[in-house]
Amino acid sequence: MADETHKDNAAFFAWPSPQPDAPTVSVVAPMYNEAGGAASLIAEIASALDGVDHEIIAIDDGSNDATVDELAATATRQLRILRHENNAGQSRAIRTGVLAARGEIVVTLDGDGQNDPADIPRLVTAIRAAAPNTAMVAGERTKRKDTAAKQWASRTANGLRKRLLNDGADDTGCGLKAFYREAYLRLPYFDHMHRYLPALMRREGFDVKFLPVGHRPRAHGQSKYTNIGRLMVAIRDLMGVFWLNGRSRSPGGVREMDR
Ligand SMILES: Nc1nc2c(ncn2[C@@H]2O[C@H](COP(=O)(O)OP(=O)(O)O)[C@@H](O)[C@H]2O)c(=O)[nH]1
Ligand SMILES: [Mg+2]
Repeated sequence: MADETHKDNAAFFAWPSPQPDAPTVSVVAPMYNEAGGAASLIAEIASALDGVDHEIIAIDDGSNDATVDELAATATRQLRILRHENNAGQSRAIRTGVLAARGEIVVTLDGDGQNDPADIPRLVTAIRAAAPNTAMVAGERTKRKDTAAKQWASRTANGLRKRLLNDGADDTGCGLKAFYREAYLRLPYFDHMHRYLPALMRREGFDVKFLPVGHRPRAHGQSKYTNIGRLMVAIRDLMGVFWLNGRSRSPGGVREMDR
């Protein structure tokens, strides 16, 4: 029965075939003033994906440090570097990366090295093994390596979001996610949308799975967010996504008729 539903929804859940020479996986890493750790993160990603056909897209989001020079100096062949003229935020940087991506599957991770690239192959395997209507496998940090204040703020915000949006996610702030590029491109863009991907994917009728992943302390640079700043935008965004959810109607399934 489940299989039949998927067949009926084939057009809806179709991920168009990528170009013949396109890599299978595109890794997208947004970076804003991440000098000191940028080059080593790229090397770690390349080594985690050794043997997998992939590209790495780093988006320098108008940094005013040496991030872009460090990236340019790396020897990793499969690295592409995109640069925003102005700082436009993490969500916009991710969007730029996904638009540029040539792979059918996109994996995002934070550009500061707090996500462990060694988790990427597990996410890719999980999304490939999932049912066709699963558009995303999202990482969830089980052991956070952040300050107690940040962990408390994050737990509180995550709890409120989960109750209001019913998105099944315990930790949407985790930057490590694997999704089909085509599914992501169907989502509405707004600043900070990267924290609402499970809710936005479900709103489009897709299923989302979660996978525990590692987390590391920040080894270089500084966090770009403050608790109070994040709280202010979180309230606004929560209201926005709550409204979006209320304004969504589902066809239940899509069937192409034989003729
Ligand atoms: N592109 C872009 N990335 C950002 C911006 N602010 C933060 N980031 C990136 O988003 C990721 C998470 O930010 P971070 O400051 O580490 O947040 P924290 O881990 O919650 O403290 C890092 O890779 C940052 O480089 C921004 O304005 N633009
Ligand atoms: Mg961080």
